[in-house]
Amino acid sequence: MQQLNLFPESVPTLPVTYYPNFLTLQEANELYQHCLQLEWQQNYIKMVGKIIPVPRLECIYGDKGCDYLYSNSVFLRPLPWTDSLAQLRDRITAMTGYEFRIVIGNQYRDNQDSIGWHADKEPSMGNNPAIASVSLGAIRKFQIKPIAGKPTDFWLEHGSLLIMHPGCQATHLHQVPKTNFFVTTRINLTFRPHVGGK
Ligand SMILES: O=C(O)CCC(=O)C(=O)O
Repeated sequence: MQQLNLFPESVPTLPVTYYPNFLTLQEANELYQHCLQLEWQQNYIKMVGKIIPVPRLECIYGDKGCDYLYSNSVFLRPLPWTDSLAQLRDRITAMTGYEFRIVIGNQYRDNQDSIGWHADKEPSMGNNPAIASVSLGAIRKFQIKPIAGKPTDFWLEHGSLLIMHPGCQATHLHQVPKTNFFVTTRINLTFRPHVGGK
């Protein structure tokens, strides 16, 4: 007898875990308000010989000495952890076992703010980093795909947590594309390991 396949091949197995209700609504609202007060900056990136503004605001908090350089172009020096960010870091570590030394914030101000297809492979994170991504505010589409494969879409909700497990950055790319919909501000916090610092 042929077995019923409840998991068709068209549903890919992804090296991520999504927790839509990681934070309660009240926790997510309070954290969103806290994050709006963080030290956001407009950074600039070198791309095909030109220097252009990064299409979102960024901030970084973390352990002393855990500087972060990405795309050989944007240098980020962490500010000391705020109590709220440190508590969130510890909560994610308690749940997942993964440890983090920095958190990079992305603020998507409107539908034109985005992050293009990439993998987070900076050597400062060590080999096969686990990255934990908390979303706050407006829902945006997050896409992930095998390097030469088809994308899967997630709609990252207010108060959700997406874990990209070790190995994910070696095999998959991800992005948050621009959208034609009207959207309000979204804040994303990516907790990351780091091999340097104290
Ligand atoms: O905003 C997001 O959900 C993704 C952020 C991201 O891809 C990154 O910071 O590398």
